Amino acid sequence: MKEFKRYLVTSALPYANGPVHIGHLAGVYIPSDIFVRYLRLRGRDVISVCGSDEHGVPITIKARREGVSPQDIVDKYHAIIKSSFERLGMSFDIYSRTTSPTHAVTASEFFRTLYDKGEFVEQTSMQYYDPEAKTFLADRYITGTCPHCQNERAYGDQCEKCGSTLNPTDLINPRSAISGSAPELRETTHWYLPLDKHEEFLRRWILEGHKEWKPNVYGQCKSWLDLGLQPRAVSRDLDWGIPVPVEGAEGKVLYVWFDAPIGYISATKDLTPDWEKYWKSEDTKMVHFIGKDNIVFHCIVFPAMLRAHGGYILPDNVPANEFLNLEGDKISTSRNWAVWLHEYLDEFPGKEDVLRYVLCANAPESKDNDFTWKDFQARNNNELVAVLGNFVNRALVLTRKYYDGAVPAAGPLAEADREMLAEVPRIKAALEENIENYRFREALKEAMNIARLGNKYLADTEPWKTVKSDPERVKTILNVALQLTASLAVAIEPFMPFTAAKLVKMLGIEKPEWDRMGCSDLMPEGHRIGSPELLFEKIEDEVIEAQLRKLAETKAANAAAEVSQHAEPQKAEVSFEEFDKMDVRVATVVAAEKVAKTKKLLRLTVDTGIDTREIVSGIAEHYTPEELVGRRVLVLVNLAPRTLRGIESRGMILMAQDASGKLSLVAPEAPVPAGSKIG
Ligand code: B3M
Ligand code: ZN
Repeated sequence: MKEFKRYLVTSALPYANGPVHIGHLAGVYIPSDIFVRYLRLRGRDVISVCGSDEHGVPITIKARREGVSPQDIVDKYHAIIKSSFERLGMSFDIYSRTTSPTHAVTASEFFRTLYDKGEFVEQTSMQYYDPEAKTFLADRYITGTCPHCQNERAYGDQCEKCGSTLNPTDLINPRSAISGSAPELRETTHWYLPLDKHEEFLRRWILEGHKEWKPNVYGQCKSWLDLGLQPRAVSRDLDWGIPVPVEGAEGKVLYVWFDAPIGYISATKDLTPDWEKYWKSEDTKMVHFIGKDNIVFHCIVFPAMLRAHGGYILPDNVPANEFLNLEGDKISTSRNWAVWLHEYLDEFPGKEDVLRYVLCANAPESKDNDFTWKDFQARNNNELVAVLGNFVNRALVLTRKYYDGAVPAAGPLAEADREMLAEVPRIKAALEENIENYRFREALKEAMNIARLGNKYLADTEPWKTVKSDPERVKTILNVALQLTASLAVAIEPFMPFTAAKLVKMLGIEKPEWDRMGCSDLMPEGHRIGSPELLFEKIEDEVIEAQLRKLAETKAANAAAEVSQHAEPQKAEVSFEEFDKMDVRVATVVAAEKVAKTKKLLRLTVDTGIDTREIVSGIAEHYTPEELVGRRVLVLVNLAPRTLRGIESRGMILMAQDASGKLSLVAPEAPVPAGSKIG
């Protein structure tokens, strides 16, 4: 296995058109932070770069929708994302942004180098143009039906449902995302990166050279290569992005997926003047942390760009994760179906590590996985509180109780002590093996095994009982337990940095070196520990129920929005005179009962302010009689009477009916009296 002198770790640049959610964290940022924190603990030379991806069409769509500039959008979300990452302990060495001056120069020069080397193919092609918005449409501005999976909301560059990369002309029934109108094809010139020219190289480099890549990544690359690579446009007709640095290219910008990965380079330039030793030396191991929808751009497109430019290294690994779902449904920014990081941090202060823990334990490392609030609560209560917190608390509280917080001297070790101590070097080796192979879920289990085995060791040796009969024995037991807590503080640091810091403070020691994990002198005899505090607290049912209610409200709002998108077309016009014939009054329901042998009908007695009358209404499947008595309703009082099931019905209760057929009562917001006229 090649030894590298340094590491360059990149994390996918989140689009600055919305906050970060748990799917981003589980897919990209928590694995990346675990890896980088571990490398630092091992004393490796590592830099971790990230930043906001501030170009691209979703940002311009959002800006247009909110009536602000794209810069306003990216300024807002860059700040939210950056601050929420910091609060969660994401330890990037730099969190930059692609509207930075350094990036404008770097991306522009990168393009110009390829242009001058003749690495691009210039092509005039037919592109979709929106005649209403008077602009060419970038891929994301075009939606339509995916030819592969019939998803009606596929985009011009990618179908998020089946993961296929698309060209806009592949879409069935294309629509403009700006005006909704059918776009027309018009001639425009763009520069294309001939990926086909790099296909043989990429095939050798990936399929032969990186068989160790995760199967989900290797498999996607193989399927793209087997399909045969096509030239990809690297410029767009847009006014938001890095202008194409070529004469006569006014109104054209770099395609966001050409400019964004170069953001890793510009961020490194802003981080260190030594940036080239990270990007241009074969002694550097470059690792890209991304989600599965970014695999083609990080394994095929960006490597081809770097190769075409020359002088750059290529990634040693791209350990992309799959997707995290939420309560069984795909996380979606547009449907607000997400747990937003900044909201979580506000609602769960002090529980940053609980989220880091759960999202690592549940990470979609090889297949999509699901986040549920019940599981979040269970892992907190049954693993963090009951295993990790419980072990540390017992070790420290007993030390305070029996020895006033001083580490007791260990006597001769019994078999149980030796076995327990011998576990830690094994766990350390397993941690290293798993983390260095991007298996973070497995690694986390190994770290937690120190606490799990520690609890068993205390349960088996029962110091709280032995203390009377054999106090010398208890000194050894607690000395061993305290060594374990010190090793634990190191082992959990990559995963739960806040808890590790709290534990080190409670132990009153400097954080031990990684390689000292498992030593039996981490807590020297006589050393005084600090005062124990609970590392975690139980999460009660009502906290989880509140989160589930919040999601239920989102679901209801989405359903309503869904329905309103299909409102029935308006009826034929009526004159004011025709409308004025209607006499609608406020009325009060004074009695209500089901009409026998019917499912839908209720017999209502209403006070119309004019009289008290009976009305038969088909709302039994939407309201119970009890719900209606005393309610104010609107009644069309001069509707010709009809006899329904032998009951003379004189009038109609007015209801709101949505496209799903749901009926809701309509009533004035103020307590106006029965008989009040509606006009
Ligand atoms: N902005 C993230 C996404 O596709 C994208 C990553 C760019 S990394 C260079 O959600
Ligand atoms: Zn599809």
